Amino acid sequence: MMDKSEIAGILDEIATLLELTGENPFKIRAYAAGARVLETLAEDLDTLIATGKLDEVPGLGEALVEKITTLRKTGKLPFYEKLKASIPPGLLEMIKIPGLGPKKVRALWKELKIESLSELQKACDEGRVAELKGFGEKTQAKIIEGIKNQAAYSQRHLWVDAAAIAEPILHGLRQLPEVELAEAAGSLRRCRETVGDLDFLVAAENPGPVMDWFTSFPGVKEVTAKGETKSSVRFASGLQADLRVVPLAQFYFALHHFTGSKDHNVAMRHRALAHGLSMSEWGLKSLDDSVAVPVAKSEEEVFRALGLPWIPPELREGSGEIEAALAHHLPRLVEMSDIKGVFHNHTTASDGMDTLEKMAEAAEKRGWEYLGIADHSKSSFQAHGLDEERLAKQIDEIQKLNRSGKYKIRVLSGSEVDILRDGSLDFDDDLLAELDVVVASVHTLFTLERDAQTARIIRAIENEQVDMIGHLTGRLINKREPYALDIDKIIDAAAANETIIELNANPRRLDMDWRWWRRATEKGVLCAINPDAHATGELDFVASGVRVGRKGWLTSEQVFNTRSLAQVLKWLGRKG
Ligand code: DGT
Ligand code: CA
Ligand code: CA
Ligand code: ZN
Repeated sequence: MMDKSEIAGILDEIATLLELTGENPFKIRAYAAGARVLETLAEDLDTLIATGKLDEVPGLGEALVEKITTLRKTGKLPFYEKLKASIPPGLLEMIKIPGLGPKKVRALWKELKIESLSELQKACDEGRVAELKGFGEKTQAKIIEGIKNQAAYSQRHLWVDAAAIAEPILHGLRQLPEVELAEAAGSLRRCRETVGDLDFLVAAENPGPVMDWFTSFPGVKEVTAKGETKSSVRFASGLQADLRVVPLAQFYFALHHFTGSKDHNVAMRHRALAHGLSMSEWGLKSLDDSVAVPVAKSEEEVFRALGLPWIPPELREGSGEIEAALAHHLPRLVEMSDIKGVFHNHTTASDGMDTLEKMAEAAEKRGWEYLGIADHSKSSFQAHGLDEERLAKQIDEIQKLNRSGKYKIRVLSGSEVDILRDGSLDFDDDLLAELDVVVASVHTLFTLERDAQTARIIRAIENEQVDMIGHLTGRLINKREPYALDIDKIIDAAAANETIIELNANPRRLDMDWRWWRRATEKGVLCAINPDAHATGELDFVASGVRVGRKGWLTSEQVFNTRSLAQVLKWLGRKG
């Protein structure tokens, strides 16, 4: 059965389709608004339908009530199917290009008869798009860039998406009677933010049945190779997976090899040579070709053979982890169980899906001591940002909730305050001073040139009231590049002003990128791993943040939200 958010998704899609067909704006807005209403509907949908009370919900007109009811009852909607069939599917792909909304795509379709990405590419190459009213050279250049990126990006997958596919396969492999050991290696095991392909490794004496099972796994769209010891398949999302089967004695050598990274393996091979050994996925041999280490019973033993402690997969990027291991300087990486709370979250007051109470309840269930609420500020009007009056009301509401004793968790009042063009903030310092926690973020003017963007953010960092900077570079993985920024300078400013930098844990953001954290923590900058949750379930984004935080060598001491409530309050109150 379709749930509320799935139905809302279809209403949103209808709004987009109607815009492509050139429907009147009121009708389009009704569907988009209806989707929002449905997403935030507190009452049970079936009850509302059964009692005929759905049409009493503000924002749902007759036409929408009928369509929601049909979708809920039948899971289908002829109106939607027909609408969808009337539009070339390529148009929906074109909408995904940054800078191309339904209106522009409709113009391209109607004026230039463009119905697909390849036709769009051709029209751009011939300069026809630039000549179209409302487009111009700049827009055309942006579209060309967007098409290029989309093609390149479609080859890599978000870690969470890849993990969701890998999990049942790994589970299934381990159930097979032939399988002695099974692991997912490669970039998935190293917790990269994106995964090119999956790499499964199995120990089994008889690979045949394992290969048969793997290549006929539900969801496999195409078997691209099937051999004695290696097979490859492709799933509907385009993600590919390799499976290798090895004898048990070789398993941990192979696991180490196929976990990578390539750079790490190269460094390990150098280390082996220094010990008079040659290293490969087959194991360790003496240079005279005799087998030096015939069996490894764990990955620890592989490292030990080279005089090294075990190195966590997240660190295996060939960026000094072997030297650190030799010097006994490997960091004790932060773990999910170290997290005691989070700071940057939204409620229905701005663009969140769940109420303050629901968020508090969900955070408490996760065993946390505190939950920071940081709804948008007034300049983010598209996200229904709070003005001074509504923020004051929310502060009140949070104080009441805390005093009521309904939840043990402490809710911290806060704001995700907009950083304006010149680096000033959307609220006065006096109001910000009343909040427990202030997150300052950029949501506009992504195209400012590097120096101006850097100066803008540094001004916010220097503001006494700002505790942390949200999603530092604004990147959306596979979708939007970071805005131009001198991150070295930002890190220095954050260190000088004791401003925390957020590690936004939304799996599409993971911003600031893990590659910068070593530099930041060396300078003494603190990290806050924040889910930026817009619904209770999204509190679990924190796990994604911890994963890439570990890639950034973060220890629990360097992560602010591993501290207790008392410590956190003390630190937040440091500037008076
Ligand atoms: P991906 O799939 O692009 O997200 O990244 P990986 O790291 O999973 O790369 P993949 O699937 O090509 O190979 C898995 C691991 O196998 C890789 O991390 C290290 C090892 N490997 C693959 N090719 C080579 C190679 O040519 N030399 C060395 N030393 N190791 C390799
Ligand atoms: Ca891979
Ligand atoms: Ca691979
Ligand atoms: Zn934000």
